Amino acid sequence: MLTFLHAADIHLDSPLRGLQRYEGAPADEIRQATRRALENLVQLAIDQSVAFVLIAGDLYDGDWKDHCTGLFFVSQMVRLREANIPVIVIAGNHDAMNKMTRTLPLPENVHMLDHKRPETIHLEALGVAIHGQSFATQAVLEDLSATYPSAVGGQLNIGLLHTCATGREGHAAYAPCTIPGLVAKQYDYWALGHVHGFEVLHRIVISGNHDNWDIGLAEPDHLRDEK
Ligand SMILES: [Mn+2]
Repeated sequence: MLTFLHAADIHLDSPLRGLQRYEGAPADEIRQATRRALENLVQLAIDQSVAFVLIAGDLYDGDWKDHCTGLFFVSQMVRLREANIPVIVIAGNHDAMNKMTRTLPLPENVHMLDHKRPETIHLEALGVAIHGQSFATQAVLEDLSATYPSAVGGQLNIGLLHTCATGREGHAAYAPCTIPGLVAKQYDYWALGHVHGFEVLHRIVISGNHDNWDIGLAEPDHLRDEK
C-alpha cells in the first residue's frame, strides 16, 4: 500500500498579531506553534514511512523577516531527505512568488513547482505523477486547474492546488475552480490547500491546517467509494 502525507497552510513563523489582544496569553509559546507543527509533520512522515509529502500552498505566512524561517524549513526537509522522502510544494497567496524577497537553496528532495505554468513531477519508481502550479502573485483570480494536464495513463495521478474551491466563507476567492472541472482531469486524488478546514469534496481533499493532518490512502478503488 502506498501512503503519502498531504498538508497545507502551515503559515510558518506567522506573527499571529491578534495575540496581543489577549492579556496573559502564552504568546511566545503560541508563536512557536507553526514550527512545532512542521516538526511533528516531518516526524509523522518518517514514522509512517510515507512515500512522499505534499504541501498545497501557504507554507510561509509571508516574506521572511530574516533567513531564520527558511533555514528552519530547510533543516526539516533535510530530515526527510535522510529518510528518502521527496517533498512537492506549491506557493499559495501568502507565499506567492512575487511576495518572497529572500531565497535559500533547497535540498534536492524538495520540488517547488513552477509559477508560470503547471508542472508535473514524475516519481518513476512509485508510478506517481504529481501536477501543480504555484501562485505567481497573491490575487490569482483565474482557475489555475483549467490548464493542468490530463492524467498520465498507467500512473497514480495527483493534482496539487491552492484554491478557494467553489468559494468558502472567510477565505479570499483565489484560484476558484469547479468540482466537475477537477473531476474531468481524471486524477486519482486532488490535494487542495487555502481553506483552513478538512473536507472531502468528491475525491478531492482540502488539507486544513488544524489537528487533522490527513494521511491519504492513495488507492483509487478505495477512494472511488466516496460520493
Ligand atoms: Mn491561502
